Amino acid sequence: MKIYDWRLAPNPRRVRMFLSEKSLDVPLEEVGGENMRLKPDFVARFDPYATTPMLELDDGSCISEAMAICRYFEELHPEPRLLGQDAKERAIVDMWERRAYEGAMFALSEMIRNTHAAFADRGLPGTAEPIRQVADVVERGEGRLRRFTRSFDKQLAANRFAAGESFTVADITAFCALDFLNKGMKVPIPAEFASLRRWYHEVESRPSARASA
Ligand SMILES: N[C@@H](CCC(=O)N[C@@H](CS)C(=O)NCC(=O)O)C(=O)O
Repeated sequence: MKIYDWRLAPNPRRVRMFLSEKSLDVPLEEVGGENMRLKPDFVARFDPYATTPMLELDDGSCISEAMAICRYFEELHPEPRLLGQDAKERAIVDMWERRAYEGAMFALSEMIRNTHAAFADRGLPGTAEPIRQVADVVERGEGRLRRFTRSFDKQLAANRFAAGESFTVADITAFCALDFLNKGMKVPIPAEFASLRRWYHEVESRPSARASA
């Protein structure tokens, strides 16, 4: 078993952080290459879904999508539970994880892929087919991010973590996106969002955040 990884990118970090929270050690193979591109043999093999993280099992099955990979490990190694304890908590975790993905992770992807020169003709991740950059999509990404940060700050004013009192995968997705925005794209969390900033600093100090950075 191994995970195809891209150390610099925010989505593979979600899985590294998840595994670190569970104290699981899975071999990683770096497939990040030159000029913010994945290595050509990886792209050729998985096109048009050549994205990281990608889990390869011993029987040759390959699973992409960070949440699918996390779910696989949660089933095999349930403790500590990062997807919720019961039906209600699992639903709330799922809701906030999806909001964090669309409102922060997907938002940053729309913002960077449609502006950065390294992503010219790479408007979508993971495909060898050229996809042109669309400037208006940046504005849409910024809108997604504003809506998410506003709602997440409210949620964190009443809860220690994204889905309540326990740290979950919803925190991992939100943190990996907001940390990449802050450190990689110089888009900090606005000062007015005090609860979100309190949460960010708490999550940033977890061993899994440091180990996965
Ligand atoms: N929906 C996927 C997104 C994966 C994704 O976009 N990964 C990026 C790195 S953050 C990637 O591998 N991009 C390949 C590329 O830019 O060609 C997931 O949740 O895992």
